[in-house]
Amino acid sequence: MIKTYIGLGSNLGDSLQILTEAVHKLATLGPLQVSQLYQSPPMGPQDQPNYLNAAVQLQTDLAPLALLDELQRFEQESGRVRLRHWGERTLDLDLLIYGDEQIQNERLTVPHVGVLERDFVLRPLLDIDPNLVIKGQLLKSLAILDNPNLTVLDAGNWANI
Ligand code: A4P
Ligand code: MG
Repeated sequence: MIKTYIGLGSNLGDSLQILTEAVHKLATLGPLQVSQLYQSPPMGPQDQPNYLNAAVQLQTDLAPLALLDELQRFEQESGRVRLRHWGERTLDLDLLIYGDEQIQNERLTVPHVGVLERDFVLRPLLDIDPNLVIKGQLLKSLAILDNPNLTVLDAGNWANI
């Protein structure tokens, strides 16, 4: 099985409920570990609500595009609304890492663009693996984490998994 990491974000609707359901759907694809739950101010347009963010580690036999199909299906099932680039959405599921593969095609860029610049992605990843390396970078030593711009909302088993 391949070790993958998926980023979760929501800032429309009942975000806690939406992320909890997403985690349960992801758990149908293979063994899963879940990060803490965070609240973060919006990156991009500032006239949108704060986000809830989290990450999961998923071990799966699905090929990258088959996994993306599942993520997009789960997004649609959440009644996905996405109004503008970097704007508000009910559910965003990003394939952050797929084993140690580098993937570049018309549907998929892995590692996900911007992963190293977003504290709301890095902090949850480090909950799951404090020694994670992406693109040759030891995540925990990245300067952006010195002044993280997000707060832990729930350090416990928030997704009940
Ligand atoms: N795609 C390519 N690579 C991937 C990948 N690794 N994982 C393609 C998932 N999808 C990938 O996706 C558009 C296309 O990207 C898909 O069809 C897929 O084939 P999308 O979800 O519709 O759009 P997007 O790229 O996710 O949206 P956008 O607007 O470019 O933004 P981002 O980069 O996802 O960021 N602020 C906070 N605090 N927290 C957040 O979670 N999220 C965003 C969205 C903005 N601000 C945020 C947050
Ligand atoms: Mg996305």
